Amino acid sequence: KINLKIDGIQVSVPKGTTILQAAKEYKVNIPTLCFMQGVHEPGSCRICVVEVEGWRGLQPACVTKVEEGIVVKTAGKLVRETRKELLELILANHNRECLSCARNQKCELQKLAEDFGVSSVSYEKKAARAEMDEWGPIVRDSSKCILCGRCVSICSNTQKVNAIEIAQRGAHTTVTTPYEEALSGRSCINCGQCIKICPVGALQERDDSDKVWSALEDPELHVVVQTAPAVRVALGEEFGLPVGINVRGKMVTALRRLGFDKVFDTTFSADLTIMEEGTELLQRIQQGGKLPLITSCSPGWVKFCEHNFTDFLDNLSSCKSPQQMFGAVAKSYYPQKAGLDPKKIFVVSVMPCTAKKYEADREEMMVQGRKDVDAVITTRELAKMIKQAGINFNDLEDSEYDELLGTSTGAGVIFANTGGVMEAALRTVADILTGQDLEAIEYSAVRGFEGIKEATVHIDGLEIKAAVVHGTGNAAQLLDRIREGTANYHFIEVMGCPGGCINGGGQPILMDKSRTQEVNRLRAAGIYALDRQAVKRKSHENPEIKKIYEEYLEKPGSHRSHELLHTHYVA
Ligand code: HC1
Ligand code: SF4
Repeated sequence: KINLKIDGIQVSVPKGTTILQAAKEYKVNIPTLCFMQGVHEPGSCRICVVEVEGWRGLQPACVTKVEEGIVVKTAGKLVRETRKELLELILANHNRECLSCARNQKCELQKLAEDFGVSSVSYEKKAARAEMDEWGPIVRDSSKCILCGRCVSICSNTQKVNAIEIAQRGAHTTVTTPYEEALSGRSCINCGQCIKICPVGALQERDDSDKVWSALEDPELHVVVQTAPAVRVALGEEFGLPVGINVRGKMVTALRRLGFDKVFDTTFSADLTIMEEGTELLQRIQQGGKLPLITSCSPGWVKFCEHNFTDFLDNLSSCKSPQQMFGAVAKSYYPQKAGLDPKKIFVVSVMPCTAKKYEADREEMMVQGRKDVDAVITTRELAKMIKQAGINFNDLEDSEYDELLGTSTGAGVIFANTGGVMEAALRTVADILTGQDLEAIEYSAVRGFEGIKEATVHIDGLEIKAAVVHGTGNAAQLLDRIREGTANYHFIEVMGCPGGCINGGGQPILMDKSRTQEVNRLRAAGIYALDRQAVKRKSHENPEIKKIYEEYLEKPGSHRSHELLHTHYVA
């Protein structure tokens, strides 16, 4: 152990600890801006500088290791003045239209400027960064970029996509795309992880809420909404409620107040996906189809596969994602049952995901020339709409989803967590194979946040080798092993975002990003609690799923199912 003093507090930490970590452990808060532990640690913005008695100059706490006997001062006059000056320099080159910025009051730079009392900026603007890229679901406004480099790190190192890079030097330094193409043009998979990590408003999703308002105000349209599993345990954060708390009932009430004609649930169609995908898995195993079967419900992952692993495209499940299956039945089965004209139905999705905006626009997701889903908004956009409507969210009563496409099981809900699709599928596949109603339904080996999880399950003489990965960087690692022949599986779940949908690119943004893992754990726990409380916990036991097969789809994999619920991807 190394002993030192930080702001007069006696501190004892293991050798190799940075001053920043040591301070944090003893609840001394040193501000940071570019630093993100484990993701981006360049020590370049110097906001975290501290004084070490007897050392020359100030030291960046994020990269300076503790030494025996040193005396550290984290907030002396020199430190405070230096930080203020650094902030002024950053602000000089920053587009300061805070009032119209999506990140107003959720901006790390704005908060630091306030904390350090920056009241005016005396430096002159040097860089001419003013590139606006708004052609796809991810909008990039370089006039707000502060060149911290976090987005580049998460995109290259965690996601292994390399859609953005730091270019040029000195005053001309910018974050841009290779060949300065539009972000949506090539490799970007629209995962939105860069938005979540950006300290300021340089990255955000395309705002589709106007499209939704217009539909709601159009008397000709019958507007239905579906809500993804992960939204219910995160939306509350936008209204100051505890992280991971389930706000399903309030959310349904708010959506009705916004004017949606029906409020339905993507977890219903997650159950539908399990019926189709479970059947596809058994067919591929028993009839010698292409293996491993790989899930295709995460559109960021699908795009990543199309760019980097074209040799695996036939491994992707032909099942559309729950979002798209929902749209397809909301425009066929639902209007038939409700006596409505399918052409007048407008389908809105509320998703934790920015890539779902891209998925909804894909040509592969149309039935007879009609899009399954007409507009996709994120959890954050829904929160803004609720605020714009003047709804006092926290005071709302709970209410229930509408019938027909609104009932789900615990299996559908756990889709939100990494490992959830796998677990839901195993629950159904095990009952089908054994012909029993099995009681042991929690597959703990596929739960948790380890990057690559594996499980071998034996059901009625059949061995199923399963793997679960989250984050496209982990997916790439696993598929490389399969290519090399050092791993093989029957079934793989891939989710494009680290942590799965609960940490999707459209979820609430944390001011304190060092809490990301803790927040993911709380959201995941909220999801598993909903599963445990559910009346039914297996997709094939969902009464509305039974009904749709009896009255419309006939059976999983039927001709009609294929027409509506399946697609395929080609290079
Ligand atoms: Fe997801 Fe899915 S789980 S992809 O994370 O398969 O977005 O929540 O809606 O479609 O159900 C997202 C979540 C979501 C789909 C489902
Ligand atoms: Fe990279 Fe994802 Fe951001 Fe695209 S959306 S630039 S892939 S992090």
